[in-house]
Amino acid sequence: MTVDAATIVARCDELAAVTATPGQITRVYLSPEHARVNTIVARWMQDAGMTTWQDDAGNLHGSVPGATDDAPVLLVGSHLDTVVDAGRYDGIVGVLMGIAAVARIRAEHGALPFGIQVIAFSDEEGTRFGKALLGSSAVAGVWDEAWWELTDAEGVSLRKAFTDFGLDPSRVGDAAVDPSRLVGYLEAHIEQGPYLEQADQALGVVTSIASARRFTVEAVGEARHAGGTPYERRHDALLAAAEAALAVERICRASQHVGTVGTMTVEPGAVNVVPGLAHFSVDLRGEFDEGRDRVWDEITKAFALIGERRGVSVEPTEVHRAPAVFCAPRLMDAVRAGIVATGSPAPMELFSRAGHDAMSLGLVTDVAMLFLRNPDGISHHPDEFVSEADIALGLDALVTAITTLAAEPS
Ligand code: HGY
Ligand code: MN
Ligand code: MN
Repeated sequence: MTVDAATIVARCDELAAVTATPGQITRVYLSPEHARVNTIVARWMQDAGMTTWQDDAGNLHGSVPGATDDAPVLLVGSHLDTVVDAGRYDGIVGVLMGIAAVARIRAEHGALPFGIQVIAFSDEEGTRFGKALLGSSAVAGVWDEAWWELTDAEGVSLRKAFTDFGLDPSRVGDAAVDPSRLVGYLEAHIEQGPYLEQADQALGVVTSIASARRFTVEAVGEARHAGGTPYERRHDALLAAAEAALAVERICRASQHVGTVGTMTVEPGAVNVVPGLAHFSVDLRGEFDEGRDRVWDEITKAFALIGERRGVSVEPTEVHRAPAVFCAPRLMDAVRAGIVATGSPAPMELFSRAGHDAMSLGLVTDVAMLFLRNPDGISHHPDEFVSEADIALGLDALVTAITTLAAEPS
């Protein structure tokens, strides 16, 4: 069965209905919605002729064999989990394009010199446990035992969530692929930024993916009466956190990085009590690891000064760190050839400021990415969009990229 762009759009709509929160799209790791989309997408993989399985970290795989028994494997993937109140294309469209590409290649080319394995990663966003890329870290074989103690907002540990989902934590290592068998990893994804649209290009070749770190920060002051406590006696945790958030913006702006405080909670959370405790997150990204780390040092110094001045301790804990990943010239050439074949003679090259599953795979094999135009650059928002026409071009480019690789001498 062939799968065209209209079918991909319809499937994105169908998966958008699988949500923990009616009226929004919120689908997190190891949730009932995660299990549900794996079941639906497995059926689509099977319709495309693939053998399917769920691995020991909850990622869904579908594969078609290569022309020979010992053929290597090309991985193609993206993720099915979402942020809170997400759009319907981030990650999802890349998985569905991978399935559609396999269906078309089987119909038009038969078996290639390599097998193709499409992976629908289970956790890219880190929405539930703070640490992003859990699914692809398991596949890359870079799982860290310390992650088992991560907890979600309800205090459920990652270890318990695994067991509740029917997975055995002691077997997570079995989700790892054997890098020696891989041709590489390709991922199609919406750009999540405005640059392709500004350049009037439907598709682009990714050169590298931003280096990222994420932190939770605890600001501990003192809760006191909102009327009776003079300013000089206050240790207001919220005001320290607010100043810290402004420092993140100031320091990142001045250094061509992006830093975001995306969550903040205050305790005890009463209208007539000076906040004694604040928790907030910091997401920091830059093109290179060294610059990112220099900027984080500057931010922590600013936090310490703010805390000292206000008598509030401001303590960050790192929850996620991913190095910058550089795409492999050989795979980038194939992606470029794919875009050129769609009638765009000089494909735009761009650096990804967003994180992707390709970051984990890039630790063990060659990776490349194909970006699709994302009108207004809006993503992580319900208005996120990619046109059916651009998906059609992207699918043509992905198929050509894969067949270009297949035509290369091994
Ligand atoms: O946050 C990110 O960069 C990605 O969309 N998960
Ligand atoms: Mn995302
Ligand atoms: Mn994504």
